[in-house]
Amino acid sequence: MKRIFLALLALLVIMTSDANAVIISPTAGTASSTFSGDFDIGNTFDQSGLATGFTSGVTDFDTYLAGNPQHTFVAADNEWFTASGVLSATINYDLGAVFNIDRMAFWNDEFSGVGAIEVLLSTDNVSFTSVASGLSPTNWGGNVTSYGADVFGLNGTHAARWVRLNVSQCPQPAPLGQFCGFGEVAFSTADVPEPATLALLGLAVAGIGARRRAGV
Ligand SMILES: [Ca+2]
Ligand SMILES: [Ca+2]
Repeated sequence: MKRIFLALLALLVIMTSDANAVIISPTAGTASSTFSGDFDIGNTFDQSGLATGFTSGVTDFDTYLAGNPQHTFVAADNEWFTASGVLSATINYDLGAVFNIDRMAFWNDEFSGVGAIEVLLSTDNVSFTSVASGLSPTNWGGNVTSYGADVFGLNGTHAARWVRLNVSQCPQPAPLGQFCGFGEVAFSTADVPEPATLALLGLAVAGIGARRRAGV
């Protein structure tokens, strides 16, 4: 009976771990237009400009976003922008491996942010499926020195390694610049159990082994 109880406990721990989403950053990215090297797409997945950082694949997504993490308004080496006058763009990100993702955190630029986002996903970098479109991030209106993230659901959980963002309607209704820009992007996945959960699972499994060896 004890063995069955411990097995059920281990199962419960595994199921509980699915409720915890961790935050992941892309590992690489390209953009169809870039203003210049100081404003490249790498600025959107290296945590540049974030007042409080996170550990990709480890930090709890919901806990981190609940803290309203701020991104600086300073553009150079912190934000990505298109070339002047380019008011839509396509961005391709590589997450580095296939993850089941369900949400996107998006820090829109305060000065010349994007007005609409379409999210397409792929597991092979060839066939892409649109999972969300018309996403409308916050228009900060230019009057801030830092800004928070919008969190968008992706209409379910999807296996994906490559994420394509079609950004358009740049700049937003109170135009300050003639660019598309944003500061950072990250995603939510339940694939990576948190360390505390792993430790609990290890203890449960060790418990089962000890009981087995003791013949109880
Ligand atoms: Ca950044
Ligand atoms: Ca800015």
